[in-house]
Amino acid sequence: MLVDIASIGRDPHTGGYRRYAWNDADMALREWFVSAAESRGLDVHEDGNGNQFAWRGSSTEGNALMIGSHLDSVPDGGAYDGPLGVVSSFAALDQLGDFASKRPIVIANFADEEGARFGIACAGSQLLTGVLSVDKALALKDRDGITMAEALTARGRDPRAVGADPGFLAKIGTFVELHIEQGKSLIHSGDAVGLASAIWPHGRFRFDFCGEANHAGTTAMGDRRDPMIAYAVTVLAAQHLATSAGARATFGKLVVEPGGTNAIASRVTAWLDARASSEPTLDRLVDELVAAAIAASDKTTVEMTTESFSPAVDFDAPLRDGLATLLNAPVLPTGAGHDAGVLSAHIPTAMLFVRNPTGISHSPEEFAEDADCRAGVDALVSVIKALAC
Ligand code: HGY
Ligand code: MN
Ligand code: MN
Repeated sequence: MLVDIASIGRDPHTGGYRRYAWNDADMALREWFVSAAESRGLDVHEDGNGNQFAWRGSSTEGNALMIGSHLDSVPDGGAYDGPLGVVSSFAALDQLGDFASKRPIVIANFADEEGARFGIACAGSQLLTGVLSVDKALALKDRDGITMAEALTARGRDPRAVGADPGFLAKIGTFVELHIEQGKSLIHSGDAVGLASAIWPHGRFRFDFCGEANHAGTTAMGDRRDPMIAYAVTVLAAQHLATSAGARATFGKLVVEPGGTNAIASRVTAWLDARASSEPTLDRLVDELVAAAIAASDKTTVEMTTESFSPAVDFDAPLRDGLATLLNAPVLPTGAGHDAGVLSAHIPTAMLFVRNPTGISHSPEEFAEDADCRAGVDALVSVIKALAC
């Protein structure tokens, strides 16, 4: 199945995936999901937020076991972050063949997990659970100024259908998301599959540095109001503060206006992704970074806006420990965010990680060995047998 979808949304120059909410690649993957489900006799339902669900058994029964993940990607993402969980779910059902289950099983493809287009991660699951406000989501704009509402409409979806669906959540008894590991813990432990203990709190913060556009050749260095300088100091402060706090701080997205080589910038907009093992540590990191940005803004200004925040997640302990025993798998924390983290506030939720032999993720280099992917499917089969059969 990974081979079947390998060419969808792949940039020929970088080899990375550009599968963003509601773009052509995302639409092709949605069609692929529907046909993968229907060819297995599953009933597909898409909710008002664009999340797709493939049901084995009646969707009216309740207490369903949900598995799956997402199919979208970061800019130039890898082939496994997201898709591995979806294809492994179909593969697990294939491996089980014609079996009787006590509970319905539903495979999910959550919409817009990476937030690559509209800026908010896990938008589909956050809307489903009511964590993300509908008005805020619909007004989010992509780089071209297209709102989420306009993107939905352009794909024949109704923005008025966006929102929380407690009726759906009430039907789900357990969610288990399988995902490629995005670090090196399983390399060190020597295991093909692990269980998640917790997700670090994390957030996305926009810094707007403003100054004055002027001529690069004629403006004396002392006369400049160059916002790039405060931005540069802030990047170095982020590196220093995160390193000393044992946290993570990344500026990976930047817009410079007007963007001319021979013009001093009038505005630098930079997005910080920050994560830490606890919320106080994260709060302190962001506060200190804002203070550093203000201190560096001499003749310029800076404003910080929190675009999204995801609190710490501790996965359901009985479920996690039961599955760790069942699979004889190690339990590890992660700095990555997931729909499972969002769902865990509403439903007993667990995550399975599949070994990543380099630890690289959010990159075209992301990789998993076939044997480890098969071990992931075997683990999912064991989970389905234990929880639903
Ligand atoms: O950004 C994240 O943590 C995740 O991979 N969506
Ligand atoms: Mn990701
Ligand atoms: Mn993911």
